[in-house]
Amino acid sequence: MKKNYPILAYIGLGSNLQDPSAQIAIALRELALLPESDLHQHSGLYLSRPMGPPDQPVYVNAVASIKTRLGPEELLNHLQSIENQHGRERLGEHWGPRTLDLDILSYSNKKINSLRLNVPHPGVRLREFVLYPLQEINKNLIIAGVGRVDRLSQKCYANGLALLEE
Ligand code: ROI
Repeated sequence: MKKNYPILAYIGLGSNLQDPSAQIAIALRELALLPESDLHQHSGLYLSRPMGPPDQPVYVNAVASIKTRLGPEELLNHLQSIENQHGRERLGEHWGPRTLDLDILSYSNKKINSLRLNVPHPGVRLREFVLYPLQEINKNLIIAGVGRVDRLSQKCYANGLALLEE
């Protein structure tokens, strides 16, 4: 089979259950082990206030970029299996707490809308816990159809987002 040309994909990581910082640190190591992919960059870890129901623990968020030959659906399959290995339980509540969430934020400059995938991630513009970490690793990143990360983060309220010290 002809192999895809490598593309740059950005992944959002989030956790607010079962030692969130450790969940994210382990997930970053797992991203580095994805087949046909190299971990390119990752941000620091950020503490963020929950978007959605406020009566849930604070989140730890980060973003990473990978160079990958995986197609978007294949990449999604791998991310979901990492989530499952982390014992991801959805507690039923809409926008409720989660052990590990891995979202494809962008996949090269592609726009993908299928039953399983919406890329770029539709919430990017409103999420300080995505935009500020993206700005840390690539302020010039252009998210297809949304805009440039430095401009987007200027327009997004930081909402107490705090970089965690190592
Ligand atoms: N809120 C924050 N702060 N961080 C997240 O990663 C996150 N993920 C979610 C919802 C429930 C929308 N809220 C979040 O999926």
